[in-house]
Amino acid sequence: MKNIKQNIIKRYKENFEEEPVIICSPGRVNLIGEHTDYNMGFVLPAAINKAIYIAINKRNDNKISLIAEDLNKKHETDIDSYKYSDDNWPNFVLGVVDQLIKSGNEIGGFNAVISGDVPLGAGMSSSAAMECAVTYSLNHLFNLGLDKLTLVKIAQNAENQFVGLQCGIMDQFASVFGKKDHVIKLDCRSLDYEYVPFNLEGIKIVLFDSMVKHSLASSEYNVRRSQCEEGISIIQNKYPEVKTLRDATIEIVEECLSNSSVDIYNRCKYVVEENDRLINACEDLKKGDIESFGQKMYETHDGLSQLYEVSCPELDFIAAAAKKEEAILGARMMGGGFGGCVIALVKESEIDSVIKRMKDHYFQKLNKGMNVYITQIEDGTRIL
Ligand code: GAF
Repeated sequence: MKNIKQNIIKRYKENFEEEPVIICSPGRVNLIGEHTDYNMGFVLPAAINKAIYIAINKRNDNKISLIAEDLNKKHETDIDSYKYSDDNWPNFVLGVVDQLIKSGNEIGGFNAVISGDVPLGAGMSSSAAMECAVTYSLNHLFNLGLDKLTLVKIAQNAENQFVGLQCGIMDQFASVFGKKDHVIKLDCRSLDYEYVPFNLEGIKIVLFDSMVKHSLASSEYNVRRSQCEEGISIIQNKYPEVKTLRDATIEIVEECLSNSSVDIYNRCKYVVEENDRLINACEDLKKGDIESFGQKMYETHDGLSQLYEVSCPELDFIAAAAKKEEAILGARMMGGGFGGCVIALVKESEIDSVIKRMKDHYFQKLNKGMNVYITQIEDGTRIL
């Protein structure tokens, strides 16, 4: 972290000859509750000690000058003429500019140097972290007076409207609202949330990175979302009061969807089960029953793999290998899917040997390496 901060300050000063403000916005993990956010259910994420860092300051004109430190790339445009970039990375900044302007906020030009240690495409939500870092920064620099929830919504809209992924609110919410040593139980419909302590004695949150970059993610993600909506519109023929899958029960899914296409039935079944699972998992946490919580993580993996079909052979392999390890209490693929990480709860006393075995198995079976991150739960977006 120290090095990243120093590097971006140095690069900023070299390029723009003034002092920047430094903002840090974390990536996230999600303990349980996957693909439930856009179905208006619950999620259980937390901000982590991997983040996007931005050195930024205002300009006296309308120019936007961006440097992506890790990609060694520059992008220059203007507040009045910015457009979607085929280079992709500037869109996470320009999408925020676009949404701020469209929601009536007055901003001017700015310079920024961006870097970070959230691995790209690994399902830890580097894109949401970048959007939140930019939204927070511009709110701060231009005195926009936006509250935290508005920042989250601007960042989510940037992803939905400008980048084109129809994501839910989880990632941006976790990045901005994260709290050290707590997970956030978020109701994605009311946006009520509760910080649940998650500082388990002797247990670490470990991410096993399959190193598969989720290239299919945005198109297939949007397909999953529309399949859920299709399921709802069928259910509503009989139960008009069911507004989202959050309102459906497993009996309703059976009754209304078992004669529909298998895909629609499976997707909706998974979401309804997952939402129930999360609620029960929170009870496990309250009771301190981590064994039972971990068991539910494995069930989530099976649902995501077999019913929601957003896993891949590498993630399935890691989850199955984790299940055989006595020191791993629970594991499952995390995030949108089609690659990225498996999140696991691992006994600290055996962490080194477990990681070594997992890496060896992965290499033997798939002939490729695997990155492993031992994460800590940290505070959300902040000025450094
Ligand atoms: C991605 C999305 F951005 C989130 O909104 C969420 O739907 C997640 O996939 C799946 O739970 O990270």
